[in-house]
Amino acid sequence: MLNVELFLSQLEECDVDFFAGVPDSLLKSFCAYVTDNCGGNHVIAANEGGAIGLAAGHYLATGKPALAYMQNSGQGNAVNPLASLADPDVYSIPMVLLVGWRGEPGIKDEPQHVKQGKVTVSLFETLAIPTEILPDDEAAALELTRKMVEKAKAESRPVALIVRKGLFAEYKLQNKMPDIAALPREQAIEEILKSLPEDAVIVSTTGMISREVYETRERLGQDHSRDFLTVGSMGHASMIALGIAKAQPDRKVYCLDGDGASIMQMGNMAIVGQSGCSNLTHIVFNNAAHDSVGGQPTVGGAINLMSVAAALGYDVQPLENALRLCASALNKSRPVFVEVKVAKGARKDLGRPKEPPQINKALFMKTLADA
Ligand SMILES: Cc1ncc(C[n+]2csc(CCOP(=O)(O)OP(=O)(O)O)c2C)c(N)n1
Repeated sequence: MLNVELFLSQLEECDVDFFAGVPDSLLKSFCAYVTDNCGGNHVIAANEGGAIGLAAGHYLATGKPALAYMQNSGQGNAVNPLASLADPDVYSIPMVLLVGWRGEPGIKDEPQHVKQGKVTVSLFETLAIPTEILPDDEAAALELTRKMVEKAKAESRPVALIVRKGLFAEYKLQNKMPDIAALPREQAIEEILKSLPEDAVIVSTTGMISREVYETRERLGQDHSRDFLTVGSMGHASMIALGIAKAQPDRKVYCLDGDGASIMQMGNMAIVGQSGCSNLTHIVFNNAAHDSVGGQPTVGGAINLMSVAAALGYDVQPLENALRLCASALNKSRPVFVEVKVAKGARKDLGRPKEPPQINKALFMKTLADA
């Protein structure tokens, strides 16, 4: 096991003292430690591509490589700036990538991690990014870290360190931001599911929100045929919802989103806001945190999501109105936006969808096919 404090000291000895990234459950201890201890030298980025940009900017200004951390799910977001900015064929910018390896072959994980887990190492190899898996032995992991940072510097290129499940010794986040509301999210989800029109469909986002939608349906004795649980593809639930809403203008479509997810791909909100789709309601549960992966803060507690949505063209409504509006179709030409401020945390015994994604898709498509 690797102690995060020692890992950070090793990086700092190698001149790596700026950290940017998107939180990950396998990097939870690392993320918690940098959140607690690195102050202005740590930025939680909106998405992994942004983290690569931050690391590049830090290098341009200081001549020192930075560390960009991410779950392997975020590799896709990082590929563009890795290939077109940091690569030796372009600006040749040294940096260290620290990547949580969900879905490592041979280790049981959720379906959305299986494919990404298989291609994590080969994707970096395709990009010609030197990649090493950090060993469990602490001294060996620290030595490999030193070597890889030296390589990044000597060859002026990104290098990747892959983190297996259970590598980091536990460090618990001390500076948890206070809750921005008392309402438990699962309770809010239950209220919404109870009041939706019969034929309405839901597209829910990555992480706990989809799991709570699933469990709430079970509790209410309802089936899952109206819910598309977007287990991966963080930040794109609103686009899936828009695709459905445009194809079926008479269908009420509800996107249940998170603050972290909607901020990760905030450009999508501009497209929904300007879509003219009156049958789409975008509900963001804002707990100001990446709660599903450890509770690290998002900027959701500081920004005014409702003003953003209004400026982007949404009809911003309180939840009660939004549920009524969609039922009565009072809103003529614009998608509706609702922010529901909720507490962090979820039930300890929260289950996961029992059916695989393909079954979820098949049932959902059957619902959409029935007029
Ligand atoms: C592209 C990508 N990056 C990172 C992750 C890891 N991840 C899963 S859930 C999550 C946090 C989601 O935050 P939010 O949308 O606010 O919902 P909450 O977890 O607070 O319910 C993260 C970062 C991911 N699945 N995909």
